[in-house]
Amino acid sequence: MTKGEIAEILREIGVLLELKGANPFKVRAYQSGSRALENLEEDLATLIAEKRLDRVSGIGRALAEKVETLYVSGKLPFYDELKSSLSPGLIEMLEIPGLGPKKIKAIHGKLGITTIPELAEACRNDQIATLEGFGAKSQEKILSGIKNREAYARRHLWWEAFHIAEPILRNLRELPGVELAEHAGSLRRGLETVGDLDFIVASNKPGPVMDWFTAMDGVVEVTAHGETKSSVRLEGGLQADLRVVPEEGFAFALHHFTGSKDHNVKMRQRAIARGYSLSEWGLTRDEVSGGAKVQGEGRRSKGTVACPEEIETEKDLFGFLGLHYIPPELREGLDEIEAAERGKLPRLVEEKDIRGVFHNHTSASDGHNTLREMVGAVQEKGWDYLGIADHSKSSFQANGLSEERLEKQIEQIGEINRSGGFSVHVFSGVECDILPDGTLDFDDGLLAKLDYVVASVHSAFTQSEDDMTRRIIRAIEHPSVSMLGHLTGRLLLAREGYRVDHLKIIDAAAANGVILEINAHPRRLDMDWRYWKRAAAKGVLASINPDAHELKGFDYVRAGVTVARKGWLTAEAVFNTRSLQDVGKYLKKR
Ligand code: DGT
Ligand code: CA
Ligand code: CA
Ligand code: ZN
Repeated sequence: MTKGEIAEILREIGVLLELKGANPFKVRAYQSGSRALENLEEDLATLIAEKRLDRVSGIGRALAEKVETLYVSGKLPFYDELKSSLSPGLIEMLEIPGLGPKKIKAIHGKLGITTIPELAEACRNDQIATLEGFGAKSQEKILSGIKNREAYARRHLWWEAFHIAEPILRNLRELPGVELAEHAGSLRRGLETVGDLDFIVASNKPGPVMDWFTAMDGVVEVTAHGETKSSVRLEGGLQADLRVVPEEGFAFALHHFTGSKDHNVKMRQRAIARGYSLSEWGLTRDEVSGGAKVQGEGRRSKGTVACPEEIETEKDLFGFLGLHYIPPELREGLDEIEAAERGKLPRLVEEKDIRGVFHNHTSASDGHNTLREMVGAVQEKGWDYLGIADHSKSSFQANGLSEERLEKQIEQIGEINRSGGFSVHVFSGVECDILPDGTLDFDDGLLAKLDYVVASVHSAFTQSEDDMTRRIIRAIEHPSVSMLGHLTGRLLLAREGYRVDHLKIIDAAAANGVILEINAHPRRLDMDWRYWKRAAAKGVLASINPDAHELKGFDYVRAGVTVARKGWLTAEAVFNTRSLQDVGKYLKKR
């Protein structure tokens, strides 16, 4: 088990002990032990081997033994017993915003509540508001937290859904009798969260395809098993629909079930205006009988020309309706159809356009890999440059760098670049905290020594929208700031972003030549795709930043590219599609 994982378990033990009502000194011992472990200067393996762990300040003998057990075996009986001694419902309540162990213990002690549904009921009956230490406001907050949690549980991160769908799609394509197979729905459109998976298959023998689908690995429940449609529920709660259609109807089914609903409505209206009705089955010529169109039944009778032969692909279907091909990411029913009619769709950025990445963490702060390992991985990827941006000192929970440690890293990066050992150029940067008043976490002299600065908010999330907007704009106006990190700080399906006026930030970024990040971490995808078209129109550049904390974090670039595409961005609008020379020049000028 790694140092970080062990520290997390110690922190959790502290919370569970508090929930149980243990002695506050004991609780605090685990909290400070967890922090001490995270901030360890020396290598944990060495400390254990030399039996010196209990001499680290904040870690006593008893705690050191538990850390060693976890380090060696990955298990700790004390932790398992503690967990099973508490009702699972009480532990789940910890996920509700605003409910800490103390409050949960009070609710449990005074009302005997042990599950979330009971808690929701008590809120509705006004029982929580009258408890000492609570009030109408906190009762309201708990209830809305429970509702959010339910809503979140129904959706899944795009990244996770994508990795579940890929192997299923590969298998479908290899089944005998399958002509074509694609995924559809929100997953194909690249939406940040996905409700369920939708697969479309072309085959004249649906039986065996449905049989395979409903019996494949990972299916926990079959909710429908038919000739044209089957549905299953997978481990982890994700559901999947499969539709099998004859090959000549494939383009229509794929288009329909890719959606979105709003896009489909507009497409159908367009077909109607041209005398056709469009459905998941095909395109039918409407024969209007009796001259003038009159409202009511019997005036229109369906023609027989379903699935015209010249329409084999989605491109043909769009073309038939006088439109350029619309990539799935743009099919949100905004103004993609108007743009496609006028030939005004952008040529969207692709993953292969990316030449390097900024905003990545090493083991100097809260990353898992060393600087050299990160550079090696970027070289493997074939990229030309790597920007390092470890945390700054105020982000102590993320082991932020002190001035001295950052200076040391700048030197190390200089050495790597001079050594010629890698083909990758390394930019030295920092993810600098924007403090609550909008000033930065390091002084101007140090910031000026860096190749670039990503400025991010990591504290005081509850400021008013005005204060937060002013705070971030102040950072944007700082001459050393090159990019703004994760604009809202949201964690998809877990935490709402802080309130901030996106349009004012976009204007400030444009005015100051500051790049806005598309944080490509699948849980962030921040700034949201819905704002990018407007931002790009104002000349704001995007940087697709994986926020990698380990080598496989670089793969998140793909999720970031999807966001950029949903935001109508071309390669020109994305900073890190530029050559090493051009990004270097831009950052120097800034
Ligand atoms: P999700 O699963 O909630 O993330 O979102 P989608 O877009 O995948 O929605 P889903 O799975 O319910 O249906 C897939 C597509 O099928 C949807 O994007 C558009 C099409 N569709 C489904 N129901 C309707 C409908 O009532 N009207 C229209 N026009 N299209 C529909
Ligand atoms: Ca879906
Ligand atoms: Ca569906
Ligand atoms: Zn950050």
